[in-house]
Amino acid sequence: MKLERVEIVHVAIPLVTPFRTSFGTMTTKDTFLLHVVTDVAEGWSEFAADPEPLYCSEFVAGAEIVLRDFLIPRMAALPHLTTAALAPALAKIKGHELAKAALETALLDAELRSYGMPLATYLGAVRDRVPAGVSVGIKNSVPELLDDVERYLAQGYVRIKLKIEPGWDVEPVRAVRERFGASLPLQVDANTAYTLADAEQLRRLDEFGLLLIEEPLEENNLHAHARLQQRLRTPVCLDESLHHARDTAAAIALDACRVVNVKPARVGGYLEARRVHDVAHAHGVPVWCGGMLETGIGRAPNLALAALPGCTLPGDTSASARYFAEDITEPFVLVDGHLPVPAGPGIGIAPLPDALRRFTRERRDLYA
Ligand code: OSB
Ligand code: MG
Repeated sequence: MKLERVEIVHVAIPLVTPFRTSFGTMTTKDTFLLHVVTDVAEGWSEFAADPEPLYCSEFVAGAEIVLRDFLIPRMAALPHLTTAALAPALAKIKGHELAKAALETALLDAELRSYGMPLATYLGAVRDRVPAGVSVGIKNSVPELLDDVERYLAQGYVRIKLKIEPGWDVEPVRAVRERFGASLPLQVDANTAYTLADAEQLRRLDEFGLLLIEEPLEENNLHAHARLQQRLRTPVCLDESLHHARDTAAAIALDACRVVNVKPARVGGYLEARRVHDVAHAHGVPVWCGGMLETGIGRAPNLALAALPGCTLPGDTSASARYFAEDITEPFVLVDGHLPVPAGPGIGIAPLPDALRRFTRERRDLYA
C-alpha cells in the first residue's frame, strides 16, 4: 500500500445519560476519528480515550501530537506499508498504545477492504453474533440503579456490570441481587478505586457470587492484585493494568487475574489484542471484550474481536442506543440479547456522511 493521506476528525456526540465511574462523569463522547487513505482503499478508526487523562494517561489533544509528530512519520517512512509492519515500526515510541491502536486499526481497515476480507474472518472469529452485557454507572441512589438495571434487562442484556467505588459497593450489589436474583450474571468494575488496605471490604462482595471484580487496585500493580486474589473468592479481572500480551502472561503466572478484559485500544490494536486473547485462552483464562463508550466506528471492530473462541464471557459491547440517541454510523441494534458481528470488508462499517458532518468539531490533515 502507498499512504496518501491521514485525516483527523474531532467529533462530539452527546450520551443519552451521564456515565459516572470512580474516575469521573462523562456526558459526551468527545474524541477523534482517523481516516487513512491509501492507493488501494480507505480506512476508519476511533481514538478510545477522552479529553482528560482520567481512565489512562493518554488524552485527545496529546494523542493528536503523538500521531502527527512521532507515529505517522514512521508509518509514512515504511518502504512496504502493511498493517503487520506498522507496530514494529512504532515500537521505539514508548507507550501511547491508544494512539498506536487508532493508527493501526484505520490502516487494517483499509488493507482488509483492499482484500474484500471482514476483520472477523481475519482475526479468526467463530461466531456471527455475540452476547451483549451492559456497564451501569454509579447512580445517586439505589432505587435509581435498580430502575436502570430493570430497564436494561427488559431490553435483553444478558449480563450486568456495576461500576463501584468506596461507599458504593456492597449496598448496590446486595440490592441488585435481592431484586433480580442469584442467577443474574453480575460483575463489578472499580477502575482502580481501592487499595490493598480495602481487602476486607472487597471480601464482603464474595457472598454475592459475582462473575468477577474488575481492576480493583491501582493500575499496573500486579503484585497487589495477586495478594488481593489470595484473599478473595471472586475472580479478579484486569483492565487498566494490561497493556500487551507479555504483561498478560505475567499477570496470569502471578495469579494477579483469573479473567482478562481485552480492549484493543489499551493494548495497541487488534493484532496485539489477538495475542492477548491467545495467551489467556491457552491458559484457560476467560476473556471478554471491554468497551470505551465507542461510536459505531469503534464498536464494529470490537464485535469482531468478541467473536473469538476465547471470549467466553459477555462483553461491554452494548447496542448504540445504550450510548447515543443518534450514532455516527448505522446503529448496532440488540436482537435477543446479542449484537451482530459485522460481515462486510474491513471493520464492516463507515461513518454516515450527514451524521459525521453534524457531529464534527474540526477536521484537518495530519499527513497529505
Ligand atoms: O473501565 O471498562 C471500563 C467506559 C469508559 C472507560 C472505561 C470503562 C468504561 C466502561 C463502559 O465500563 C464500557 C462500555 O459500555 O463501552
Ligand atoms: Mg474497566
